[in-house]
Amino acid sequence: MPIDATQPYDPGNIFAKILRGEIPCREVYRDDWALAFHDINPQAPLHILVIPTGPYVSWADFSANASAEEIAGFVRAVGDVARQQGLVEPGYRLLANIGQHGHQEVPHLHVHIFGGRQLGAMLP
Ligand code: IU
Repeated sequence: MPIDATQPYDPGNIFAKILRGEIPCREVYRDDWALAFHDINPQAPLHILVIPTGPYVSWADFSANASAEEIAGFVRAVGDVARQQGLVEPGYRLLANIGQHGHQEVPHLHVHIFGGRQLGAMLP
């Protein structure tokens, strides 16, 4: 079920548990600002989720409330993960589902990285 992205941050959400190491993940990257791990239900040969280490539900929450350092660190981490996974060429897709209409299911901001095959045209 999609979530209401205006809800307060729930520290019991599954990605918060993954961040705290309470639930395992297939980690590919971690620094002060971001954690990246393989999606448990991959939709492409390479499907990685990148999450900020801070407690943000949505893009609006993150952009309004995170420090410039956190935002820069997170954005840089997304790029670093793509580079480390060898995706810069031939390319990849970034996606963030936000709230009800965006069909966001986990209430901790995450950016999907899809790659490893020719992706279709982006349609809503
Ligand atoms: P969303 O619709 O952007 O919120 O998608 C959530 C994603 O998180 C989805 O691709 C799930 O397969 C993925 N995921 C996960 O990797 N590990 C989990 O424990 C859970 C969901 I729950």
